[in-house]
Amino acid sequence: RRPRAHLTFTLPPNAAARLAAAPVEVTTSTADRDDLLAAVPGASAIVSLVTHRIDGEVMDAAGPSLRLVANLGVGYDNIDVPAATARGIAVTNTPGVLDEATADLAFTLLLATARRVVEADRFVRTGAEWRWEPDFFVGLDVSAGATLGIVGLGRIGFAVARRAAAFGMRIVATGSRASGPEAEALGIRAVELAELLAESDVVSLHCPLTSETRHLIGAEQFAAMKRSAILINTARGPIVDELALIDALRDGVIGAAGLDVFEWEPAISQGLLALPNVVAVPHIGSAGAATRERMGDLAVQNVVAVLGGLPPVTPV
Ligand code: 8YV
Repeated sequence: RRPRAHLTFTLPPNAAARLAAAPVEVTTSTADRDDLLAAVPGASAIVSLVTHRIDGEVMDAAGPSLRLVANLGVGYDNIDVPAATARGIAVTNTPGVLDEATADLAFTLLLATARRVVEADRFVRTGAEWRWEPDFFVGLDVSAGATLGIVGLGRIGFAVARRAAAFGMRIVATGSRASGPEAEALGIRAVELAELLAESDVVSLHCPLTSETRHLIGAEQFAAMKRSAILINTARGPIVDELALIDALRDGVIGAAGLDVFEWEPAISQGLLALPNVVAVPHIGSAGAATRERMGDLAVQNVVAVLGGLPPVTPV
């Protein structure tokens, strides 16, 4: 009997075709937890994504056949890795293939918030009368030496830094790679978080969600930022204390926020969306067509490898 891979979502077309051609049986359930628990018994692999929590309960429901949890995404905070390791189950993610797409979106949010594009778009759509005034929709000069602070300089952070360097931004960053030769080549200065918060016109988050980074940015950190500062989050919602963010944006403690991710995703705090200085999109950082195919392909490569008795291609 062929081993079974259970999916909690529908793969992009090319990746789905590749999996269909492999000696693997494929089943799919909805993201609903009860559906998932009912569908996994006997599965050899579970292919999951960000909003589907794969913990010891799901692994035990699958039973001893389970050899792999393959995540579609580079972040794998939805998977209980120690629980998998304790059961001898491999965990894989999709690193490297989504850096440029995610950096594109981070920079889109940066430019949109800095130049108040969405606010201005909403304004013209009201049909209100307007005329050109020197202070009309004035925002941050990104290319005139504004400082970008990258929190957690890794693959995606570097992709953002390359864009920022091309825009003539000063760049400061935290993370172990912030002081290497690659960072130096882009003119990145390694700093501690406190210095980054104090100096940056734009703070962009690119660290993974872990117990150390949960609520890394809260009321205290907003108070340490410039009153004009812009926060960009394309990483994970819970890195930011979302209620503190609402207060900070409403009270003018910081200037604006560009958000792709939310603390209680897919729910978005009502108060947040009522603020004019917020640009919000629904977790679309890696949503480029070719990027999604590459992510799907990498997840499938991991399934085919592990179920074929080979080591995983991209273990976490
Ligand atoms: C995905 C992401 O859209 O890679 C990640 O960590 O958040 C996004 O690329 C998401 O993970 C879907 O699983």
